[in-house]
Amino acid sequence: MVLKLYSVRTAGGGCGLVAMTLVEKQLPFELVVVDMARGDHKTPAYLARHPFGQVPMLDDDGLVVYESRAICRYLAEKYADQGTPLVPTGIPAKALFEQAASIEVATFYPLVFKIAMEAVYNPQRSLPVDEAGLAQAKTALAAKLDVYEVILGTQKYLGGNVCLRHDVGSFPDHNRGVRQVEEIRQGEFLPAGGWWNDISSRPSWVQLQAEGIQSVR
Ligand SMILES: N[C@@H](CCC(=O)N[C@@H](CS)C(=O)NCC(=O)O)C(=O)O
Repeated sequence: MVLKLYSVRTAGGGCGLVAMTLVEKQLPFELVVVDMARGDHKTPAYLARHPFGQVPMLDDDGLVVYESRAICRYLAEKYADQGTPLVPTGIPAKALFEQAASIEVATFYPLVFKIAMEAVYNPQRSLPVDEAGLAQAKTALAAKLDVYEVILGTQKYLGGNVCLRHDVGSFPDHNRGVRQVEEIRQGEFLPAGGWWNDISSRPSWVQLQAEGIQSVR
């Protein structure tokens, strides 16, 4: 049975992260559009499968997986032999992979999420903006990106020299926050070595931005 992705059409956040992984792995999938304005993600039927009532959610022939990073990891491991390799093999390479994955989820993403919330989503919804929190998050993220620059000074990607899930897959989540910081740093923060340009010019990302998420048959 074809993979079913429950998602919004826009390729940002966790939905974009999973869609990018599906495209990188050249996997056919059916998009089941979740209309969040209508509350599709809070119906009893949806909550029975995803108790937090969020997108994305994957259904692989009855196996339901939620949490975008977990979905990406599942796809990367199940389809290790096709498309872009996104998880390494061997214990030392896996240790560095886990290290980079933890940096992303524990250190980087919370700041990006705060920036995206205060600079993009709250204004869009006419909600109050926490200006002090926004400024603090931008400064903190800029400092983290200085550390990325150090790491990327000796290797091409965060987990080593091969482009892995947390480079490719976490890109949609990072994009808005990083662009915000770029504004205050006049583009000077981007780590040397072309990492940002490399991941932001990947055909999977360019295609998803142009077309949104669509079923692939
Ligand atoms: N940690 C989750 C976050 C998922 C998430 O926050 N999804 C948002 C849309 S981007 C959502 O469904 N929000 C509705 C809600 O939380 O009620 C993941 O990575 O999948």
